[in-house]
Amino acid sequence: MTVDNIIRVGVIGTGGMGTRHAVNLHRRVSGARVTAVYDFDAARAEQAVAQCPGAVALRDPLELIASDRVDAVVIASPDATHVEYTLACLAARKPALCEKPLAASPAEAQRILQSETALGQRLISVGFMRRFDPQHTAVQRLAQDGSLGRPIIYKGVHRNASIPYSVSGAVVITNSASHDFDAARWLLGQEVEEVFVRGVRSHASFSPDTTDLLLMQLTLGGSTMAAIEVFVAAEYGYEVGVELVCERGTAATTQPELALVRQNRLRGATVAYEWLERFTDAYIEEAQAWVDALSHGAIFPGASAWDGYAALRVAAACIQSLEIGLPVKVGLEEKPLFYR
Ligand code: ISE
Repeated sequence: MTVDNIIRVGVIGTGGMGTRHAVNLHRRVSGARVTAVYDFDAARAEQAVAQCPGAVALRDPLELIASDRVDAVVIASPDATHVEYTLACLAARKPALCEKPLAASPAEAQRILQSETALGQRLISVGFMRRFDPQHTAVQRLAQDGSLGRPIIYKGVHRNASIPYSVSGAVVITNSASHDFDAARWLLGQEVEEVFVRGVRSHASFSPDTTDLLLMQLTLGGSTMAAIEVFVAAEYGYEVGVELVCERGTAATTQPELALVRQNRLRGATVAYEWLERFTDAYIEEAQAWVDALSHGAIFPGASAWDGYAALRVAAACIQSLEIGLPVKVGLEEKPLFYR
C-alpha cells in the first residue's frame, strides 16, 4: 500500500491542528509525506500545500479519501464531520488518525466500532496526544510498574487561556475534557465507573449560558478517585498537569518549558499559551508512532477507536451529571476481544 516504503498521507482539515499534523508528517517524521490536503476554505488548504511541497489541494474530502495518491488519512476537520470521514476511510480500507473526539456522540462512535469490527482490521486511531507526551509517559510508567503502590487519587488540571467560541458545559466536556477522560483511563489502566460534575461561569462578563469551569469527580475501577479541574478561560496561559497520589508516594507531571526567567523583581518559568506549543513534541511522537505502525503493519500504540468510544461514554455521563446535579454511572460494556 505504500510507494518506496513512504506512507502517503492525506490531511482533511487544515486549521491550526491539521496544518500542524501536515507539517509534522511532511518534515519532522520519517517514512511519510503529505500528498493531498482538503479544507472547506480553499485558501487555507493552499497555505498548507505551500508548507508541504509536492502535495495538492483537493476540493472534496471524499475524493481525498478515495484518491490513489493517499495511503492513510488524518482527520482534523470540525468534530461533527469525524464520523462521516472515519466511516469513509473504513469503507476504502484506509487507516485514519482522527482528532478527538472520535465522533459527536457514543452512538456515532458505535457505528465506527461496528464497521471496523466487521472489516476485521484495526484501521482507526484517535489523536489523544498526551499518551506521547514525555511528562505524561513518565508518570504512566510509574503508575504501571507498581513502585509507588496502588494509585488512589488522580488530580488533574486542564486550563486553556481562552476559547474562540462561547461555550456550554457540554462542549467543554466533549471537546476539552475528553483528553482528561482518556488520560485517566490510560494512566490508571482502569475504566471510569461513575462521574459527578459541577460547573460555573468564571467571568461575569460571559454570556449567562456559559459554563467554562468544571470540577469533575470520577470513580475508576471501583476504588480509585479522580478530581479534575477543566477551566477553558484561565487567561494566563495553557497548562495541563496530573498528580497521582499512590500508596507509597506520588508522581506528578512537570512542565516542559524549563527556562528560568528573572525579570522585574520576579523569578519564574514561562507558561505556554496554547496546546500546539505545550504539546509540540507529543504531536511529533504521535505522528511518528502512527507512521511506524503503518509501515510495519503493527497496531498503533496510542488510542484506538475503542478508546475514542470510551471517552465519549464518559463524556455523555458527565453531561448528564452536569444537567441533573447528581452522580451518574457510566455503564461501559466490557472491551471486545478485537480491541484488546
Ligand atoms: C482543545 O479543545 C483541543 O482541541 C486541544 O486538543 C486541547 O489540548 C485543549 O485543551 C482543548 O481545549
